[in-house]
Amino acid sequence: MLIRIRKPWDVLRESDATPEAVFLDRRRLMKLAAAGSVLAMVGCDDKASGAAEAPAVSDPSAALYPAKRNEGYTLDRPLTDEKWASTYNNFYEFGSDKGIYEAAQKLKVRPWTVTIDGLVAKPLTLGIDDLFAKVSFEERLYRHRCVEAWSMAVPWTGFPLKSLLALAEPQSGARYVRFETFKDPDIARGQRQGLYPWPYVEGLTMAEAQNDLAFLVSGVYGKPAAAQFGAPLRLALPWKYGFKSIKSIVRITLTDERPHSFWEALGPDEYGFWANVNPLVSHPRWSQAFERVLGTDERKPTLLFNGYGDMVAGLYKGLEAEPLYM
Ligand SMILES: Nc1nc2c(c(=O)[nH]1)N[C@H]1C(S)=C(S)[C@@H](COP(=O)(O)O)O[C@H]1N2
Ligand SMILES: [Mo]
Repeated sequence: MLIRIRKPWDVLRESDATPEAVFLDRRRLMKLAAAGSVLAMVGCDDKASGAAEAPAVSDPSAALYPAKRNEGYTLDRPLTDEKWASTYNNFYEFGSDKGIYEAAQKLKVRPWTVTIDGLVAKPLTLGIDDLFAKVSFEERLYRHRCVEAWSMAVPWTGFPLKSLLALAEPQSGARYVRFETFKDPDIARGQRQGLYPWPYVEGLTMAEAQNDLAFLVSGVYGKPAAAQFGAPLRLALPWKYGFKSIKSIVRITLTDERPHSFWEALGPDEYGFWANVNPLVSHPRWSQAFERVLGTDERKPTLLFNGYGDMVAGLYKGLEAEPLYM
């Protein structure tokens, strides 16, 4: 049974996300913490943290949270309780079942470097905290629809993918962006499974990557993301099936060749490059018409582009002959 231990920050959090009033309160708390008055109290609670919790205080980026919410992104449903979102995960590096959150704590998220290379004028290799210092954090409430027909709604913190790409100055020949996850079988037991094409790779077209909706995530629920969410840097692409939202990114490469993704390599008849959400196009083994809402008994009808068509449908004009929905 999961026992939830109350943390000092729970007192300050009314809901699972971060409304403006709470944002101000927590800023004040961080100031107090910096002055030393509550640091000891907050710090001593670290050990008591359940495995499902983010290491909110010891993380060097903790003071960047919570970020101001971008009100442009609204939901049609309640947020998923953190307890569910942080204990029901897909992260095959740590195993193929949903209960990998404990195994994922082995992931060491500092030091962590991210390289941006390929067809860019300014290739970059940055420590994750230096990278965070170059971008501007915001919170967005996004839906997430897994290809396995379950969904959640979470408050991600991060920054637009295009703002990071801009730092590297993409060259005109760049047509795709390739993302790569770490590879370390010593800590990631799933990577000892040789049948999988490690490391996990994903890809987008440049146009998709430049879309406002394409978001790089560093945190969730108003604090640095716990390892199982794909710390310290993952994608959130809410109009695509969840497997496109690659976790724990170490390398971003701009290229003129379409990347071959992990799941595409494993099952090209089931998982394609585009993977846009569409309730009318079934997976070869199940319908995509409905989704099970994580943490509830609800079954909701799935929406075209997961409900984000007004922002992204235009990306696919002229590509109708492509398998856009697998
Ligand atoms: N590196 C990596 N990224 C990954 C995965 C994975 O196994 N490895 N699983 C994907 C799938 S299928 C989904 S649904 C989401 C799950 O994100 P969540 O665990 O935060 O809900 O992560 C995606 N990103
Ligand atoms: Mo998924």
